[in-house]
Amino acid sequence: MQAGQGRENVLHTKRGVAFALFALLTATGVAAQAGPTPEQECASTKLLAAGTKASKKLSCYRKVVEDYSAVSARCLQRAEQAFDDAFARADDKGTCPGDTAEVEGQVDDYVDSILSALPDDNGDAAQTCTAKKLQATGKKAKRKLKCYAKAVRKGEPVDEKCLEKAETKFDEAFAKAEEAGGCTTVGDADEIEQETDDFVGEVTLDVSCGNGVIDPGEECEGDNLDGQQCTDLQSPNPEFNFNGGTLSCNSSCQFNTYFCTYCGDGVKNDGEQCDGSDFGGADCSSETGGSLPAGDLSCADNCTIDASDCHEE
Ligand SMILES: [Ca+2]
Ligand SMILES: [Ca+2]
Repeated sequence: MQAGQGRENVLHTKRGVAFALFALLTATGVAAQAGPTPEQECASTKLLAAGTKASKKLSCYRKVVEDYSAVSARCLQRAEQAFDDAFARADDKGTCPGDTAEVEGQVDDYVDSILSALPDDNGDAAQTCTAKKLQATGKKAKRKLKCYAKAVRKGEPVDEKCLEKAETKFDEAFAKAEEAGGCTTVGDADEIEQETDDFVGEVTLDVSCGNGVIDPGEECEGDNLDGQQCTDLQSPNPEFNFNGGTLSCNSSCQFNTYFCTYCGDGVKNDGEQCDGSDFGGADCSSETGGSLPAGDLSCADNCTIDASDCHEE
């Protein structure tokens, strides 16, 4: 009885604390933290669908390798159908970028590249090794896209730990497959890893670029430049940032610095005395007030005029 009563008291206290906290949070407005927007839900669902499809398809081929059979059209078709359904569901939740056919193509290209990187010949051991590698690869793609799906859903940067976990599991599975011996290819974890990361990056951008929010992997979104301007960014001249001009965002949600200016682009911009051979019409005469009118000006690396070669006529 005592113990039961004690538990009840604790429960009461817990409820009391929870209620007080709720009241406090509501009062301060913190509890009103918004859940995912329909757009975020949409993008998140699409990312999950792409990861699931890649993993399912690779799994269809894993079975081929394991059983020495032809790939099951039904298995592939099921993966396609699940993907199409998920995309339709996603677009019902809210509009988000990521065209079904385009993402589908990205998944299929990825699966093809993995299949050609992991051949399935050379006897039993090789078959087993390839099957394990295919499975590990599919799982990795799915896990990583899940990390991004979570991030997009919350509107937060991707959790690096989540990505690391996917890497570790993949590395371990590959090492284990190779340890067992007989693999047709060895030491290809990095290559497969790179293919997978490229695929994950592509899909992530495809699905979230254009949704109005700066998501993981994006530098900007439309007019939202994340508070950056040309002068905040490193120019092609390693010595300097850009010094002016107009920054914009391209259709891949990356900065477009085409209209940013810098010292070293050969054009004299605001704040520069010269750039390369562009002196903005200045010459020795104008630079020396007419006292040393002959000779040529030169332009220093920091875009200031050097008149030391000017001389008398
Ligand atoms: Ca975005
Ligand atoms: Ca310049």
